[in-house]
Amino acid sequence: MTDLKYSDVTPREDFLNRRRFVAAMAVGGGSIAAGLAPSISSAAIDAVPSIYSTDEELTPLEAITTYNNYYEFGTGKDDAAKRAGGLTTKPWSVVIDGMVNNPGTYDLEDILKDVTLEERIYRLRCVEAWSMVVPWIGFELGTLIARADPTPGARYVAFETLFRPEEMPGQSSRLLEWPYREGLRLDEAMHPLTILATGLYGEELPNQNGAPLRLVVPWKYGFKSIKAIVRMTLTEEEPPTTWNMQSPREYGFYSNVNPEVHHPRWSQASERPVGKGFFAKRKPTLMFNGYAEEVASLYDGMDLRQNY
Ligand SMILES: Nc1nc2c(c(=O)[nH]1)N[C@H]1C(S)=C(S)[C@@H](COP(=O)(O)O)O[C@H]1N2
Ligand SMILES: [Mo]
Repeated sequence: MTDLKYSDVTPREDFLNRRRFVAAMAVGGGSIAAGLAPSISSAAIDAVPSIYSTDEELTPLEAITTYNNYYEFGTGKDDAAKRAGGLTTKPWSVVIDGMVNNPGTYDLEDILKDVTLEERIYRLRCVEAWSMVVPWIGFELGTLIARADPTPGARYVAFETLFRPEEMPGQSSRLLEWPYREGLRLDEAMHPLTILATGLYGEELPNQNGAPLRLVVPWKYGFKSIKAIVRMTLTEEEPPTTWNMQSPREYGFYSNVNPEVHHPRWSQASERPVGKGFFAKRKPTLMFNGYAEEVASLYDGMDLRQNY
């Protein structure tokens, strides 16, 4: 590196937030909990970056929180930032049911208190037609599923978003079939790179990004990462998913990032980095969004054109 200061090369917003983030990390001997709002785990947590963290340049907070897809609040990229503020996210609980030995309503505060659910900072690439690098705070989905203790026949996890039209104005339209649904194969759900996020940039998760609890599956297209989760159901059969129900030819169950398999209406070979101006150079998209080493083996022997 040169002796350029970090602030010389980084958008100011990003710089300030990184500084706040680093300051929070310094508090309490590495615990980020001390400096943060209570819904980020109150357990003593080590602010250890996940081994999966990339050191690529982070997308500025401003871009991550103003350029969103969240149809419960409208179809415009800025609708969620404008309208999601009024969503009540406390208290929050998640029903875990279906093929598990410990079904029930899990209170989010209790989930986060559990010391086995260690939160980490995951600086992950997220991609769709556009791409971002987001410093999530989250924990492995697998640890929560393990608590619910799937029965031997369980093969998939179905996820559901909150249905609350009074606070989610988009749910009064028939744009999509509500609630928003997603699903993963159980081995995908148990992979340590599949996380539940509760925060980003060292702060509580903003509502527009799916507060208080959203999925992040970084090797799949963005729509798999369902927001505001209230239910997880373990099933034997592949569960229905919102975008697949809406347009099965365009959106498959797997939706693994794959630069060679194109969406019927557009190429998926490249991506536009968000937060660098609209004319920023597009980047080639990587197989499994760059996480092939970690996840390709989940799909050994599968035809990824067939299983798009
Ligand atoms: N409940 C719900 N979850 C959702 C969506 C949505 O409309 N509703 N949009 C998805 C899509 S299409 C994308 S690209 C990502 C966007 O996440 P971000 O706004 O945090 O970048 O959220 C996904 N999760
Ligand atoms: Mo999306």
